[in-house]
Amino acid sequence: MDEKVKRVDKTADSQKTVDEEVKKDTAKKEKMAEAEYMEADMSEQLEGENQVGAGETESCLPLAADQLDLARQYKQMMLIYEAGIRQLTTKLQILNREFEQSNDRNPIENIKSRIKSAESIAKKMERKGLPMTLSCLTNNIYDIAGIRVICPFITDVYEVARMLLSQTDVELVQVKDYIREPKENGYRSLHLIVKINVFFSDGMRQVPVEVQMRTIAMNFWASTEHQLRYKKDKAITPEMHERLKKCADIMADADYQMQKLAEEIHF
Ligand code: 0O2
Repeated sequence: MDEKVKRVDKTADSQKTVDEEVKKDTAKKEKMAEAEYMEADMSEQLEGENQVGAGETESCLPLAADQLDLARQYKQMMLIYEAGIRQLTTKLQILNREFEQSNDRNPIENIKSRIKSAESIAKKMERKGLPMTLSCLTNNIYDIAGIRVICPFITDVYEVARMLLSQTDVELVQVKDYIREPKENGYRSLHLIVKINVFFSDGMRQVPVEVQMRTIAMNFWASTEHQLRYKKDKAITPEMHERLKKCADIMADADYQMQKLAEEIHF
């Protein structure tokens, strides 16, 4: 795992932001009632169901105010996601190594991972109109743990995905194939949400992880486009969008040509 990119060290900041949001939210509520709710809800989340992010949304009441307890729970939750990343990264590394042994080349160029920052989590929850609670977070946001897998060729992307999904302890939750159907702006990538079994001292949990898979060319475009988009002091004009889209198409053509060459020389 690339330790530079793995932003687990943001957990402390993350805690602060979520805590502040929860504080605002919960100040309006009856503290006692909420405390009872939180106890029931979090015990279900962290102890009962062996899952992080199990699915039901109707239990999305705001959490109670014991900030220390909340911080502890948030920390525990992040540890679970971090373990999911470790487990999945190891699986990918093993597949890469095994493929290398029999094919003399690697289908994976690079693996990066990150825990989503509290700021991004808060923005996403706001965008989705969700209350800022831990239960809503785990039930609705599936990309808290994220892995990005960069492959040389398009066929490698699908082959690595196939090998990963054929494992019995990896459950596929969602596929978004932005390679077959690119986004309007030209973004290409294969997105999988998987749940991976991770064993802890008190039992097994299914941890959701978002796996973004793409070629080196697609990654070049996505990384640079992301940087341009987040340059806040200058808006991207429609004409710039058009040029960015053209760059994405050039990358797609390069991928296609490389794929053809690979097939011609029986790579
Ligand atoms: P970050 O910082 O990468 O985490 P959903 O999760 O299904 O409710 P969402 O978030 O739109 O809806 O899902 P989608 O379309 O699968 O995209 C999720 C992630 O894909 C984004 O994460 C980006 O990492 C990446 N992505 C999607 N579209 C683009 C794009 O046009 N350009 C680039 N560079 N990346 C893209 P986040 O949450 O935006 O941020």
